[in-house]
Amino acid sequence: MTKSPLLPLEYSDEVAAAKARNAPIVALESTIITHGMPYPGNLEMARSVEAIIRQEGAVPATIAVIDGVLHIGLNADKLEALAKTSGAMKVSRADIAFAIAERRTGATTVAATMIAAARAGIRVFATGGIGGVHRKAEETFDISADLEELGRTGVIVVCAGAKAILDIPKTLEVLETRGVPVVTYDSEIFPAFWSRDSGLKSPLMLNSPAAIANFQKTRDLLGIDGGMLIANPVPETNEIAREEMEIYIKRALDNAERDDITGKAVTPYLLDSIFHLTDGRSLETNIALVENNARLAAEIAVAMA
Ligand code: PSU
Ligand code: MN
Repeated sequence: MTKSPLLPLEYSDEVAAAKARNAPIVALESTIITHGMPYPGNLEMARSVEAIIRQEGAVPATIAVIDGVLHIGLNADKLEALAKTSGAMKVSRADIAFAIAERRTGATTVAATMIAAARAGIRVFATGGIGGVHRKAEETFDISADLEELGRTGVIVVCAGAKAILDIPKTLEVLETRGVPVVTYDSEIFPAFWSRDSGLKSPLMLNSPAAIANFQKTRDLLGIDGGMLIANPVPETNEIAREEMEIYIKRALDNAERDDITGKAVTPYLLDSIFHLTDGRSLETNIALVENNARLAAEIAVAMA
């Protein structure tokens, strides 16, 4: 046996077994657990998303750095501990290796989860919303590393579109520049996370997991690397209308400016602010849309297997 020069990964028993029998696996991020939702809603979401993926015939792999070890799949105890901790770093491409080197606990963003998933040979990943180009990015330069990662790492990311706390037209422009296909599932309109309608037409549309799997296969055959974004509109019964969300978003953005929030604190701050402004209703919608995305991601993973 030659020694692998790569960092060893800590697989959960369930994911190790799935890899051994080539079963479909869906990666899940952990920043959404530690920085995206308050406890105990975050744990409830993390558990139900994993259960949905299993129901659909795939295996969930929640990804996180725990005490310096990169985990691919968390057992029940580790998942619960992560959901309860307040000390985790939020790690992206820039600092995932820092968390490992310094033996810290780090929750992975979309970008860092894609890096870890690719290393583990997992090609499908479900989340809520991706990071993007922030409003006023022309002043702040605040553009999420998620967009760069989608341009370079070959993982399919299923989300509910981009949050309207972002500048959605600019986010779509950057994705196009980076060569990232943006495919809305079963709708002509690109969704805006809590709302089904961002007011923008989706660049591409497909209406079955098989068609998405076939599209990816064709990209592989052409030798096109990099990721792809699947936008899955939130179910109608759970959506909060765009006009209503806009009021809360404006207020949350004002609060962030007043409190001088910058850098990686911006997204968690806005999500928390909106959670309070909507009396927790945004959290219910958030959980419903992640569950919806987990289902679709599992179907895509199964279709690709
Ligand atoms: N959007 C959400 N919930 C989240 C995030 C985004 O609705 O938890 C997290 C994801 O992990 C995403 C990250 O990758 O925020 C983006 O952060 P930033 O904008 O700092 O790149
Ligand atoms: Mn940012």
